[in-house]
Amino acid sequence: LHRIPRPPHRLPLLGDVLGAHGSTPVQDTLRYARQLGPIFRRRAFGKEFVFVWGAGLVAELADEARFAKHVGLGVANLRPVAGDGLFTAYNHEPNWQLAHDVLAPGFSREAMAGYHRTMLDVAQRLTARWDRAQADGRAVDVPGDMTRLTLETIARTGFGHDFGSFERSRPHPFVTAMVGTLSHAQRLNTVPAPLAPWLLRRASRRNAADIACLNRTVDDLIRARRTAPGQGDLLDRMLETAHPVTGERLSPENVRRQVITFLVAGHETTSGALSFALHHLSRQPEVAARARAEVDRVWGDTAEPAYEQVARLRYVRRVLDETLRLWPTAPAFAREAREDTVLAGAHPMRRGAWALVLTPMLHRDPEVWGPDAERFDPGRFDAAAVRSRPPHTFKPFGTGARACIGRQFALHEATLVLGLLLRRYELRPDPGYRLRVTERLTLMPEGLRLHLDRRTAGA
Ligand code: MNH
Repeated sequence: LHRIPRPPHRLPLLGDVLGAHGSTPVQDTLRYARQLGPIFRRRAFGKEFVFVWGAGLVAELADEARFAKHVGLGVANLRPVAGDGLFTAYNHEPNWQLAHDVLAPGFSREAMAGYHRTMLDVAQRLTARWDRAQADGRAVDVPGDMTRLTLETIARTGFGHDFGSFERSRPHPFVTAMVGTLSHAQRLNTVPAPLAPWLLRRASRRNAADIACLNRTVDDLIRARRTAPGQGDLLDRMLETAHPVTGERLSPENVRRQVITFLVAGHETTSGALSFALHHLSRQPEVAARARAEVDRVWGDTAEPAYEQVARLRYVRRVLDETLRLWPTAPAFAREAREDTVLAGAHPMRRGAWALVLTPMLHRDPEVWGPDAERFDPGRFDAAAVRSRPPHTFKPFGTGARACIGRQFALHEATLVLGLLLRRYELRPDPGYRLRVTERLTLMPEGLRLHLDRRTAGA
């Protein structure tokens, strides 16, 4: 460990307190990363955390033969919310494999094609709302509206449930409770564990109420399904599908955990990705114009693009990839050694020892992305450019067996929505807006508003 650089100044008791401000731990850690290099450590409350972002080191950590997902820090802090649901399950918990095998067909190509119609319906709710804002000359609240969109999309496609997000002026209580639990899970990392019950007494009470709200919401949703037949969606799989080999089914308690997991994991990060993409598109009119031209060319004046027409938006997809490069909205994942091993021939790790991969820095490693890594340029995802890069240098969806199960879902939804929005509106930024990023385990542009102009050409 002594070979791994660390910050020079330490407080005797607290160490290099993770996240000096508490509220932006990832951005604070990025500052250290720039000073300390591709592998470094920080101490907090007597524990040492190792961060890794150099492309070569991350490629080793991505080797599934030597390393596996580690459920630690923010993810572990979500266990009271999501239990042994797919995202928070320990590798050794039998419910991970069971749920993975039962739910994976819900993310197949055929399943995606089946969700397309619903995704389009939800997107049309969004454009109806934005048309009204545009007509009244009001700016739109981008993160708020992207959250409405992505929550409705996962709730309706996965669970046949309508949260009525577009009819509400304030976020649905489920969203408020979710933001509360995510923020709380993040905050737990910034106080010494033994003192947390005292320091965060009020916050813990609040968190318990938030968890109760999430549970209530999903229990209602499950109860409604038990009395009405489903449509072969994710909830049906959770409730009714037996494992293809063992015949086992998910227990009622586990179903509750999975529903919470999918409602949260299925919308928060996609909402952030769409919001950051719209920010960059509004700031780079030449990128927006090129993307818009592609939509016009590929979709023509079809009012409702078909499933197959979405993946054909190659440049729009590159805009999304480039967005997730700079702003991977799930900004870190942890890897643990399966056996005693030596990382990069220099850092011994015992079995179970773990390190955090700092994705926003991996995605800015100048050795991979060049000296202009901070610049937004979708051209980095041209086929030739992608081929020229080593593997494991772009990891917004994590890696290995525990990588994101919802990747295709998120990309289809986000590409469809960006296509529809680009075709319909020109985006004007607020001249005074400076990008500020809020953290609640995930990343989100704070206070982003855009002005809209209806295009005269196009649908
Ligand atoms: Mn998703 C795991 C990022 C969209 C459901 N997701 C992960 C991981 C990352 C991630 C990173 C791995 C975390 C880890 O190693 O600890 N996810 C994203 C991003 C988007 C996203 C950046 C959107 C953009 N995720 C979605 C969507 C869904 C979803 C949409 C569901 C519909 N994600 C999951 C689940 C897991 C996961 C479930 C856990 C998978 C597993 O461990 O088996």
